Amino acid sequence: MADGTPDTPDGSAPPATNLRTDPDRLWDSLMEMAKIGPGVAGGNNRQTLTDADADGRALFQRWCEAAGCTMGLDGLGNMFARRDGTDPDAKAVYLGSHLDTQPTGGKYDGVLGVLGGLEVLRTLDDLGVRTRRPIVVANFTNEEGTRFAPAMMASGVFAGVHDQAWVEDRTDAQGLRFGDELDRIGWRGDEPVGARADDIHAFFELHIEQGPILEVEGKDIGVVTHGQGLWWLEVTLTGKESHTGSTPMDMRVNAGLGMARITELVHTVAMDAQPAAVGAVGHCDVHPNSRNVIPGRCVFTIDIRSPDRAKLDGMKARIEAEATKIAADLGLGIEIQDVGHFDPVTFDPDCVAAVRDAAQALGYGHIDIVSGAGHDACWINRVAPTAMIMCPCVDGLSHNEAEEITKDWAQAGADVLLHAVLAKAEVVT
Ligand code: HGY
Ligand code: MN
Ligand code: MN
Repeated sequence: MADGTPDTPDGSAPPATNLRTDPDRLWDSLMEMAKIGPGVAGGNNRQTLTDADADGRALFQRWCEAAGCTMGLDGLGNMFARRDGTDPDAKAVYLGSHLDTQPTGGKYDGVLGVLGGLEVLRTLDDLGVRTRRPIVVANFTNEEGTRFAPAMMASGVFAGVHDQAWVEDRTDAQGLRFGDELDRIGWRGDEPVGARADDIHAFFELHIEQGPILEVEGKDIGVVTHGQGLWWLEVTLTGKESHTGSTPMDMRVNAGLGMARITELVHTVAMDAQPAAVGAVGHCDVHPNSRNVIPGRCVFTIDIRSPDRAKLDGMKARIEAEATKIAADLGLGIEIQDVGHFDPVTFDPDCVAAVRDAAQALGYGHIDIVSGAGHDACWINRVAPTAMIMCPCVDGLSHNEAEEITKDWAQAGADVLLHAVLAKAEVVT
């Protein structure tokens, strides 16, 4: 284009780059949402399908209705706030993320993408901008996978990856069923899950990076080209409870020792697969978890990731083989179950270009980046052209109550989201 701002893929001129979101309103909304399901150290504990989740959903819905949106709700509680376009038959541009948090979560993981989407709608209303395509802001149920595994659960059903009945039967640590908890909080809708996948012209997810790269590089925007792949393996080791004092060392069948050795194995396999590989054990249940009983059973989850599919599968195979040998050496029973997986993701180049062009046109420093964390966008990418926008977070810290961003970073992300969405939604006035 004449003034140097890039044309959008369909040739129409991008909207004036002085269109900006309202950083104070977005920040106030983030802080208001953060009051729901507070943590104990300044962050959030708004786990999926809890009363706090229900309260957060209700607040989001009130805000969307006040902004003139019509609300959709599907059979797994995925929420959709729709702003009409001038062409009611046109496929819509979707944006959004998740409002559920980790038990020691931050105020911005997921929430920035949902409320950043709402800020886009509020800004368009303020400025009287009409688009040909409708715009829909989504809140996907149970992205975190912490209370009910796996992660990105409801977006996985939406994208046809998981079976809804299997998801509804998943249980939490107290044995409560996902489906029962969804009904208990009263957020199950009538819409068939995934029915609106055909309505998505493009999907954009704004998210904090949850890693250190953007802050270290001094960039406000990450143009996410890919997402690394993931395996979650649930391991059950079966030994024999016995007295920690009177059982001779050579008579012990110690599931806790097996878990410790396999935890070390996961770290070693990830370090041997450098660069671009990670691995840890973040969840474990020790039975009977008594100070003076040798653990008879340990159930724990291995989380391994890499952007390289062959490397990721190689890590999995090595862990399965060597964990089985560790168990045999200790006389333990072992069961390894796949409970979560997705291959490395390549986002839609056209949508990625819309993100990069928006950052460029708005004058925000930006670099291409691979997402270390999983996101709903990783599944939606299977059913619609999808891309992600990332902003930095302080010290790259996330999944920690001390997670922090700046108002400027939030605004940069929301501004780029606004312009990427407009490039796809086609401004009419
Ligand atoms: O596990 C993940 O990457 C995401 O935070 N649920
Ligand atoms: Mn997230
Ligand atoms: Mn998260």
